[in-house]
Amino acid sequence: MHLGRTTLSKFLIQQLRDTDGGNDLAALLVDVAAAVKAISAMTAKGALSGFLGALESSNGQGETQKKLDVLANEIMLRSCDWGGLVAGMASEELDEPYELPTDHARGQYLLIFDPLDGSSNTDVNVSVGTIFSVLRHAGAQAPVGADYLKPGRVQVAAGYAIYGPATMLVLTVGKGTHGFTLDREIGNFILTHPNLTIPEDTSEFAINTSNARFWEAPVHRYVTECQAGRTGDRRRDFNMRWIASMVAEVHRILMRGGVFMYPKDTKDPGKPGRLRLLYEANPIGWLIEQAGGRASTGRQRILDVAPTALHQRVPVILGSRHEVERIERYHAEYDAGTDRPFESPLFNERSLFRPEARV
Ligand code: AFP
Repeated sequence: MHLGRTTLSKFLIQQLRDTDGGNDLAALLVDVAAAVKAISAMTAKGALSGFLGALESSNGQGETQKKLDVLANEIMLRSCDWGGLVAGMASEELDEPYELPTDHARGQYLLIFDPLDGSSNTDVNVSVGTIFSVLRHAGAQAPVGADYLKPGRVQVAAGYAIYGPATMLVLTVGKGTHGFTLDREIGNFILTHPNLTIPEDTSEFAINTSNARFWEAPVHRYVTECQAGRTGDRRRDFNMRWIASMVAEVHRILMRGGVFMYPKDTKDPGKPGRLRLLYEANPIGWLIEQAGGRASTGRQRILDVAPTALHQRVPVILGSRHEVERIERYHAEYDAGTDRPFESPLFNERSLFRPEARV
């Protein structure tokens, strides 16, 4: 592979030449890349596009939809529904799976995606992304809902686009995680980051600390130790980031290491986490594992979670292997009742949170 010269198409032909159905999978990923180029051009216009701001509508999960959410969703569907490569699609923006028009040929793959992740950032010009997962669909019959509910370990391709200063596509077909940068002048994705590898250790963590009062004890324990830095058990200082755009956090971790946490919390007991399994945690989790990292719910490998619903949410802890393993160990000790008594600084005698402190 020649850096700076290998295009996405050439790379996929090389990677999939010996894979059953590889030509169709490569062609589908090229269709996804075409949609990404169109979404990139749209988001790059910013306020000039007239597409910023929220709609009156909300998606099936009651979340306010941005105009760009809906437009990005349309671009993904229109780019991928006519090539005879997919049997069906599912999207964060659609309550139910998308059924192909009856006059469209059906293919052997299911495409599941979040068309614009981090869209709450579009109005403030912060990087956002598109996340996608590909499953194989056996048989000639049209897919039904259950066909999408497959564990992440059976994905055949996964990736994300990040619409940042540069637009990049990062993907895996099970042979490593590789990054491509969009050359806007020629309209091609060029291989710039082959075989991405996440450092096993890190001193950088990403979590929304405004949710601290809702976390479970093992997460409190881990974050408090990071905040204690060299004065505490970890004996080194840590840095924190939170962009509120999963793709941007994950991209940083793939580039230089780190750990990302959106853990189970009690903020909304009906939601065991914020992030969705099928089109956020699974594709990102596979990319992380293919780059030598680890992706966990805190108690289970994400790719082994058995889906029960299209838009189900899971806790997500992923990134540098040794840090994720430590956080899993803290969960195991907590569940076994063997974790040492842990007094969160939120509730110790010097804290404003103690009842008598409020008098
Ligand atoms: P949006 O797509 O609604 O902006 O949500 C983005 C996201 O799912 C994920 O990309 C971020 O990591 C996470 O939400 C941010 O959540 P908080 O806003 O609670 O920090």
